[in-house]
Amino acid sequence: QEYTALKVKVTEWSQAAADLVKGKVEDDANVYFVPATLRPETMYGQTAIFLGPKITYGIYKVSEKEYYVVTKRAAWNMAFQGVFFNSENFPKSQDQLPLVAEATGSTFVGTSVSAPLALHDTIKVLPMETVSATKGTGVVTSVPSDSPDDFATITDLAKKADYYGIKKEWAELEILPLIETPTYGKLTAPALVKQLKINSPKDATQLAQAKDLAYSEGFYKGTMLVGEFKGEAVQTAKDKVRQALIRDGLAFAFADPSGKVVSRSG
Ligand code: ZZB
Repeated sequence: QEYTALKVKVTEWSQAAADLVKGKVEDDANVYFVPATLRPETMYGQTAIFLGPKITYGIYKVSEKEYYVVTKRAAWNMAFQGVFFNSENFPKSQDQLPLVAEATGSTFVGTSVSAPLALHDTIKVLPMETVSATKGTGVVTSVPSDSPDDFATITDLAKKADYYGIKKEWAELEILPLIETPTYGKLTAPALVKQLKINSPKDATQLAQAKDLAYSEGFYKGTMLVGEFKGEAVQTAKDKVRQALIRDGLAFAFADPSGKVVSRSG
């Protein structure tokens, strides 16, 4: 599975995360959450970064003054893809990874970040119960306009903000249209969630169906409404956005060798 790994920069830690990194990460260093995405063309619509609240994440040193927050499994895969400084000395085991601190996702909730291309300049780290620890990097960027899972999660977070221990407004950022399709209009995910009567992020069967429909309609029939490739078909814009992100040092290619292989548009 070939993903685009996006560098989403921390601008202000949550209190718990600030306590965690104190004395371990230099004040002038850049720390990035690194979501793995199959839809680089939707990065304009990011409204949050999702972490599994119970999943363990590590802060790994990638070069002088640069750190990535991902699962150990992802850091291990990255080590073999030359991501880390000194990667000519391949780590022989996971304990040799350049880990500086470790904590569960819940520690980072409330952290402010700045995501490449996002139309919202500051977004928050929020909890998502359905994040898989064994897929991608364990970090997910939320695009509720085009991902039914993300729309269902963000809706639930806003509805039960107290229960999740977040501020309601963190889950209420405006959902801007990014891609138009003939069947679902300008907001594919909200349209599908409504049509398939999805009421919760736990409606796994309907969400899987909605995801398949959103992927194929978006890829084969979608037209970009925003960004450098506005007016172009998603089919051609997708790789152009990806290449621009990589060229500008805002993302890198990331393969998930042990991830399930699925045939998927794009
Ligand atoms: C942004 C985005 C925008 C995504 C969209 C999808 C969509 P798949 O299709 O099942 O192989 N993802 C990545 N890692 C994880 C994880 N560890 N746990 C849960 N979800 C994860 O999965 C690939 C997509 O699932 C990725 O692409 C990511 O969300 C999420 F408009 O990134 B995507 C119709 C989907 N639209």
